[in-house]
Formats: sequence, C-alpha cells, structure tokens
Amino acid sequence: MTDLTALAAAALGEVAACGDLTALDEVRVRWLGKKGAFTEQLKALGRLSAAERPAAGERINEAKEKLHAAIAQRRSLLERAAIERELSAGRIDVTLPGRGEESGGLHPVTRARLRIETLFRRAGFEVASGPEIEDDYHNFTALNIPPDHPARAMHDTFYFPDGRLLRTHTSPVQVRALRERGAPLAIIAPGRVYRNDSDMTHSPMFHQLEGLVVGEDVSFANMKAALHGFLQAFFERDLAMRLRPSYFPFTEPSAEVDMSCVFCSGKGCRVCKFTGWLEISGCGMVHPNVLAASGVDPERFSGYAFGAGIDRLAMLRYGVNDLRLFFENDLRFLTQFRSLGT
Ligand code: 2NL
Repeated sequence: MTDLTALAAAALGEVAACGDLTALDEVRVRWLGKKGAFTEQLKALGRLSAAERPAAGERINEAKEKLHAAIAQRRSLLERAAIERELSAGRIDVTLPGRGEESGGLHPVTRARLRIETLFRRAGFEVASGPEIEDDYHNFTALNIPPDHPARAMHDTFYFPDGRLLRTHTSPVQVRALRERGAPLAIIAPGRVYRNDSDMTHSPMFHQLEGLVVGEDVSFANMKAALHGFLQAFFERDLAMRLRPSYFPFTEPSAEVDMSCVFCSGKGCRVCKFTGWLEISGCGMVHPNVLAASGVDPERFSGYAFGAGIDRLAMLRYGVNDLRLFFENDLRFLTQFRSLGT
C-alpha cells in the first residue's frame, strides 16, 4: 500500500493551493471521484489479509473525511472571497430597477368598473354577478321578450348548439337576484356581455352595467336622481342630464339618458356631434311582467332599472376615442394607465 500519510498530505496541499472554485472541483474529482486515488486505495484493500483490512480501511476513510472537510472549508472561503471581490469591484446602486421587473396596472375598463362599484356601494347598492352562459329564459323570456319578439333578432345573440347562449346583457343576473332575494333590493350587475356585432364602435364582447332597484313606492323621480347623482360622481363635475322617451320590452315607461358633453360642457364639439349631448344609458320602470316573472307582486312593488356601457363610460372618463384600443392589449396604450388611480 502507498504511504497514506504522504497521499493525504499531497491532497491537502493541492486543496490549499486552489485559487478558484473550478480548480477546487477538479481536485475533488481527482482525489475522491470514482477513479480517485482514495477510491483506488479502498479497492486495493482486497489484497490485504483479513487481519489487516479493518484498520487499513478505517485509516483510508479517516483520510477521505479529512479531505472532504478541507474541500468544504476551502469552498466557503473561495465563495466569500468571490463576493468580496464583486462588492469591492464596483459600488452597487441599490436604487436601480430590478431587471425584467415591470409593475403592472389595471386595465382602464377594470378601473372604470371598480370606480362604478365603489360609487354605487356608497349609495346602498350591492354588486351582483352571474353566469356568462345563460339560458333563453333568464336572458329573454323573464324580461318580457317572448320567443317571437323582434328584440331577439336585434340582440345578435351567439347561440350554442344546445340552445344555451352567451348573455346579451347582464339583465339575467338581476332576474336571478330578484328571484333569489325578492324585494326590496338595490343591485348593480356589471360584467361582460356578447353580441354578434363588430365594427368601429361595436365589439363582440363588451362590458355592461345594469342596475335594478325594487321596493314599495320606488319612483321614476328616484331613478332620475340616482342616475344624475351617479353621473356627476363618476365624472366628478356638475353636468346636465336629460331623459328622452324610448322603448325597451322590459321597462315601461322607458327612456334614453343623455348627459351634457364632458368634452365641451354642452357647447358642441366633434365628440357630441355638435349636439352638446352624449347618449350614455337607457332606463325605465321595470315592466310588471318582469316583476311577476321573478315572483315579485307588481301590485305591491315597483322598481326602476337602467343599463349602460362600461367601455363607453371608460372612454369618456379617460379620453379614449377608439373603443378598439381597449381590446387590442397594446402595451403602448395600456401602460399609460399604469400609475393612475381609479
Ligand atoms: C341600454 C338599456 C336597459 C334595463 C336595461 C332591466 C333589467 C331588469 C329589468 C328591467 Cl332585470 N330592466 N334593464 C332597463 C332599461 C334599459 O339598458 O341602453 N343598455 C346599454
């Protein structure tokens, strides 16, 4: 057997001479690896007599463990030296932004929705949600739109083969809430809705806000005050509002809601097509058939409802002139909203 003491001394000497981690690893493999000198020593044990073997084995293992310990110690020393070198090589500017880390932000439509929810909650409304895949009953029939009603064609509905559909408005959420909770109730239902319609000003998916208030003695005047109050709070300014007679199958009487143009304060500009008014919502007193379909007695309760486009509200509040910008997800557009509040 080779002199183990000399072998161990040579190995420890090499470890001590290692100037970097790569060299240290090479030394480790050379001495302790599968073909390393110590492994060879262990293999050679077989040639010793049975009496000599245990003591020799023990000495080899002891030498190996010493070497392992020396390598570990050298490694931590070299690692610490490497850090020290990096630290002294250049000062670290801790104010630099991290690489590949960019803060995100809320989508402008999300911000508009959250703002709407906050304002209506403050006014005592609850926020309701429901499925985007609906059945014919909740999307149409319960809303006083029977199977042959022309409003069905008007809605450009996306149908599934089994007869279900993508909701064309969030009214079905309100129908479900009214059936489940009964009157009195005050809710808004914001959410995605779908219509087979796509051009400059229409997206097949857009966001709708609907509101529903049902109780004893809920009046048209209540509706007018609530809508006017919301619009002034949402746009943070005094603005005029007017109602024009209209028609919806689910309300009677029905009205279109106009507000004075937020860009020209009613003086007339391109945005309001020089009328001074912006069409912003539709509303009305809930049709008795709709209350009855949801199990609410129309003789005892009355209610108002309204619907508006969240995307349009967001466009007007944030000064966006093209609806399609909301759905293209171009970061050059979206990052402009990153640091703003709602
Ligand atoms: C519009 C018009 C409107 C409603 C939606 C409604 C919901 C229930 C009962 C009665 Cl559950 N009405 N919703 C009422 C009037 C108008 O939306 O122009 N939307 C963009």
